[in-house]
Amino acid sequence: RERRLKWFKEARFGMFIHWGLYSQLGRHEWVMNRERIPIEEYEKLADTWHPRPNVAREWARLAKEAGMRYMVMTTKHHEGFCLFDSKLTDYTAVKRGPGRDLVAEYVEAARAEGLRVGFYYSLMDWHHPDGARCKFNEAARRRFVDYIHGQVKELCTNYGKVDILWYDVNWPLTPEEWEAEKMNAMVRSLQPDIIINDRSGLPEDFGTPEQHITPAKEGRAWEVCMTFNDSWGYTPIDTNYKSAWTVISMLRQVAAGGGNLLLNIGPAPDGSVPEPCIRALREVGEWLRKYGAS
Ligand code: FUL
Repeated sequence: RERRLKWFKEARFGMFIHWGLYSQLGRHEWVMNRERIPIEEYEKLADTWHPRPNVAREWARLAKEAGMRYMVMTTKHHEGFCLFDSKLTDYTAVKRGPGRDLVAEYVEAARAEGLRVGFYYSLMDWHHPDGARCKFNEAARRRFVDYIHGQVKELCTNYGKVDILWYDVNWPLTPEEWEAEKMNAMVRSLQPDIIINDRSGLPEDFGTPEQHITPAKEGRAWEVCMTFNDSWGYTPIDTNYKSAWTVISMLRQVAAGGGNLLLNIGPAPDGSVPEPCIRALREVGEWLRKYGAS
């Protein structure tokens, strides 16, 4: 474990990217749930999404300029739409509107800048028919767990080396019901050096305090994830962006406690990064080049 965590513990600063169908609505990544949008209606967003080609290159260049060492992108958020190619569903960026594998583009972009690659993957799924009833129906649980394990396997098989697996929200199942131990053993057999976060319900490699800087217990790796404004998904009305100085202060606090900062951007549907994020990240990069430890 220490060996595979070495780069991560030295990395300090990474870029989180929340991008999905919800970006088109521009009202938070939980919009489907918060506004009770029916699945049939929400699904239409899959055909109207046409991001600019290879826009991930802009993110990767920006991350590099900001002094970040890795990226983590939502391959599937709670809405259930897959930004990657999957044999297990047609609800994907390849088969619907974008007509491209957005995860493949992202991986290539990150690698081109020498950045480590992380996959965010939501276990909770509002689109899959078994996503909620799996809690009360064994046949549904079996189907759903097979679906999730199958997709995690695809992500760990089809994109070359993956550095981080970033699970999110294990509602409604327990780690036993998810068969999380088996899932993570499969992941490690396919990606021997991967590091896995704690949100499958098992502690694994690192802790993930969200929106607060709370160091983990001695010796345990940790990474704070933070929004740039107050939402993860593109929300243009929310202009409460952190300044470069706020980000730098957070970085110093996190570094002092031996952790990492995973700072989020919520790109617009076409992939453009909100201007205030670009400006602040460039300034942070300048500061780090002048005063940063490494
Ligand atoms: C949370 C999610 O519910 C948010 O939408 C976001 O993805 C954040 C990083 O994790 O638990």
